[in-house]
Amino acid sequence: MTLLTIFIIFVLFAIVIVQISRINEMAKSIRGEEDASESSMARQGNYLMLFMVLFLVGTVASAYAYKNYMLGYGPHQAASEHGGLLDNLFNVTLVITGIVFIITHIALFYYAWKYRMRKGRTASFIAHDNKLEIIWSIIPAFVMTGLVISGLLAWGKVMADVEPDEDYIEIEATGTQFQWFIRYPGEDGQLGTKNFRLINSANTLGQDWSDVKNLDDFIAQDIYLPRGKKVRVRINAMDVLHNFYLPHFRVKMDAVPGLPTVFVFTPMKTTEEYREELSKYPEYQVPADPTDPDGPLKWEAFDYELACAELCGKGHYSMRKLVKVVEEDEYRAWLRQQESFYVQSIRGTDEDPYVGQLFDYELKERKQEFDDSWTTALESETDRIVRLKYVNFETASATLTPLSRYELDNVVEAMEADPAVMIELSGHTDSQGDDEANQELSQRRADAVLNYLTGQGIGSNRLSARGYGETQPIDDNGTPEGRANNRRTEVKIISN
Ligand SMILES: [Cu+2]
Repeated sequence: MTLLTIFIIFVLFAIVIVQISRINEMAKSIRGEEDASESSMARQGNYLMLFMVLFLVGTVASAYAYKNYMLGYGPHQAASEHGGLLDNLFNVTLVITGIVFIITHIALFYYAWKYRMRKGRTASFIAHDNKLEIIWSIIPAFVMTGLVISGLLAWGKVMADVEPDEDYIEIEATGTQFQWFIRYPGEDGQLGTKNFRLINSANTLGQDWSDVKNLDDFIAQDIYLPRGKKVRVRINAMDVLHNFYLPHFRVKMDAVPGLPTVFVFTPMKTTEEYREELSKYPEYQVPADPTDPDGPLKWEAFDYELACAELCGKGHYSMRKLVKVVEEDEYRAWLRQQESFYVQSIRGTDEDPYVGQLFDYELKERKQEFDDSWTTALESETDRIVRLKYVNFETASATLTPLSRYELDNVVEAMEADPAVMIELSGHTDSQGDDEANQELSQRRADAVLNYLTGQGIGSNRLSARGYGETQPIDDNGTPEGRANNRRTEVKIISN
C-alpha cells in the first residue's frame, strides 16, 4: 500500500512538472505571437501604402489614357453653344474635388501605416479642438458656395427660354415605350395643338386637325438641324418617365408624363465637322465594326444621336434616333422632302375633317410645279408634254376625283394667259384588264377632262381629247407603283 501511494505521488509529481513546462511553453508562444502580429501589421501597413500609390497612379493614368473617348476632352468638345459652359463647370468641379480626393486618400493610407499597432504604444484621444473644427467647416463651406453659385449662374444661362421675337426652330419630342416621335412644325413654323383625348391608332400624338397649324406638321425619321440656329425642343412623355439626351450637345432633360418640359440649344458643329475632328485621333482610325475590317472607320461612321437616358423598361435601349446637323441649305432641302403627317396618314380617312379640300400651301406648291413643267413644255421643241400629276379618277370610271379640279384650274389659267396655245388631252391606263376596255376608259377619261375645261370657258376648238389605253406605258406594269404611274392624264402642246 505504501509502495502504491509513493508511486502515485511520483506520477502526480511528474504530471505537475509536465504541466508547468507546458504553461511555460504557452507563455512563450503568446509572446512570440505578439512579435509576429507587430511585424504583420507593419507588412500590411506597407501594402496599404503600395495600394495607395497604385490606385492613385491607376486612376490618373486610366483617365488620361481614355480621355479621347470622354465627352469634353480630345475630339469631344461640345457641339452646342452652351456645351462649353457646362464642360467648364465640370472641369472646375473635377479639379477641386480631385485635389480633395487625392489628399484624403493619401492621408487615409498614410495614417493607416503610420499609426499601425506597435508594442507599448497607446492611442491618445483629442476630445475637442476649436481650431480644427473651424478649419474643416469653413474651407468646405466657402468652396461649396463658390461651386453652387457658379453652377446657378450657368444653369440660368443654359436653361434660359427663347425671347418672343427671337428667330428659332421649334420641334417636339415625345417619348413612349419604346420610341421617340419627333414632330416638326412644317412650312408655317408653328406646331399645332394636341389633345390626348384625340389619340388613336391613326392619330398617334393626338393632333387636333381643327387647328390648321397641325396640317403641315410632320413626323421625322431622323432629326435634322441647321447649324447655328437656335432650337427649342418641347419634350413630352406618353407613358412613363423618359429622358431626352443629346450627349454631344450636352442636352439632357426629363420627359415627364403630363408635364411638358423644354430645352433650348444651338448646334454649332455639323456632323461632317465633328467627323473631321474625330479623324485627327488614332482611336477613331480603326474600323467601326471589328468583324468588318474593310468597312467604314469609326470617324466615318460617326453620327450624333438622341438616346433615352432613363431606364424606362426592357426596350429602353431601342429609343435611339440619329441626329444630323447640316448647313442651312441642306436643311431646307430636307424640309422640302418631308410630307405632312396629315397628308400622309389622315387625308381621306374618317379622321379627316377636310375631305375634298386642299390647303393654301399645297395649292401654291402644285401651281408652282405645274407652271414649271408648262413653261418647260412651251419652250421645248421635242418634249411638249405636261403630265397632270394631280388629276385622278375614281377607280374604273371616268369621274374626276374632287381634288383633281385644282390641277385642272391651273391648266385653265395657263390657257387663258396664252390664247394661242392648242393642246391635246391624252388618257392612259395601266395594262391590267382587257385592252379594249382600257382603250375605251382612257378615251372617256380624256373626254371628261376636256369637258371640264370647256365648262370653264376654254374654247373647244383649242382642245382635243384622245385615249391611248395601255399602249404608251412610262413605267413598269409589273409593280403597283409602276402601274400607278402609267395611269395618267397628259397635256400635249400642239401649237402656240
Ligand atoms: Cu425611355
